[in-house]
Amino acid sequence: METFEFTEHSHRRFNPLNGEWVLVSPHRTKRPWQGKVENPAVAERPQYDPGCYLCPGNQRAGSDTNPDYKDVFAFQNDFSALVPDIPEGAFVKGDLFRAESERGFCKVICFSPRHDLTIPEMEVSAIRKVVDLWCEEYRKLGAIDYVNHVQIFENKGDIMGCSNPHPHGQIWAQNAVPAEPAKESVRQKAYYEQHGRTLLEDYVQEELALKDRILFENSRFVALVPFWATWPFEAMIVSKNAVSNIAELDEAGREAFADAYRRLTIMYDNLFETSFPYSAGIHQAPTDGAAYPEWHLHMHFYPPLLRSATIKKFMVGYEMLANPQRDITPEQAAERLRALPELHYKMR
Ligand code: H2U
Ligand code: ZN
Repeated sequence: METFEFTEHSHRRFNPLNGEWVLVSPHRTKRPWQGKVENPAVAERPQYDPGCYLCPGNQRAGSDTNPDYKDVFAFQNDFSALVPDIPEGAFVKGDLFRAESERGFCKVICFSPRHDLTIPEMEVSAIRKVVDLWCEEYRKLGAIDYVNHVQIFENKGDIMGCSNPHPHGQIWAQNAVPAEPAKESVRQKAYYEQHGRTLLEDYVQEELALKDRILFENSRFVALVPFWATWPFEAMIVSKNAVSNIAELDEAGREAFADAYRRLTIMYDNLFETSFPYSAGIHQAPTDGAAYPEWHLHMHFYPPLLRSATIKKFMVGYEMLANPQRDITPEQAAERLRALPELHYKMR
């Protein structure tokens, strides 16, 4: 019997950030890049679209009209899932029925006045404006007394449920700490109490030494495919130092974050020479006023594409009922991404 090789044989990998497992089946796709890569025909978008509800000067679905903004622009979501003026209350019946009122805010952030751009096609200086706005919104929304968590995220591409190609993201701020960050909170706290360092501080150091899953690093951030990645080309941007939230970043840190966001999304677009869809979001400390030295700023990228611009990984069947599973290993994914040119394919 051969000896176990985690790059060759089926195995489970543990995600220390959320305490969950992923099933890895490397043998299922020893050669993951079979077949022709077919890109769906994508219509060129105009710089300004009179029918777009995010373009400057246009009317939104509500009655508001967007200002003639020049870089970034934040507004309250006209269809907010969370609203501030909800009466406080709860419904509890025995052990089986439990409901609690939930207050909050939803905002939409336009990344650029240009309808035709996406993050990987923007200059670092323009992405820096997005990062600055995130910092401001995290601080401002987090300062509201009942807001204990601020979720910053981006849905990109219609297969991820993005309703409009105009470059934009969202922020949902609310009373409760939602499920995913809550899991990471528990795990990071336990690690910090045991080791006196953040979980991701140690993890990044180990990964930088091993190099197998590193995509690139800059002065403050590392982009890597996590050892426990679930999505085919899942990646994380992680601060090298233990920074608990985005507003703690200094000038150089914000600049480095913008640079990492750009470089990773260029890699993604270059992979299949298409606008690469994903859901991405920042995980950081809650905003209830307590100190969270265990919390370590990072951004997750969950992209569904597997083999081409059209063949995606579906999280169905086993994934829905048992646990996530992947065919290409995180090491293969990292190798493949790392080999791509740094210049966006449209610029070549
Ligand atoms: P998504 O593309 O990720 O769905 O985000 C777009 C958001 O924009 C969505 O949440 C909001 C939707 O509610 N929206 C407005 O606030 N005003 C509009 O005029 C249309 C869409
Ligand atoms: Zn637009």
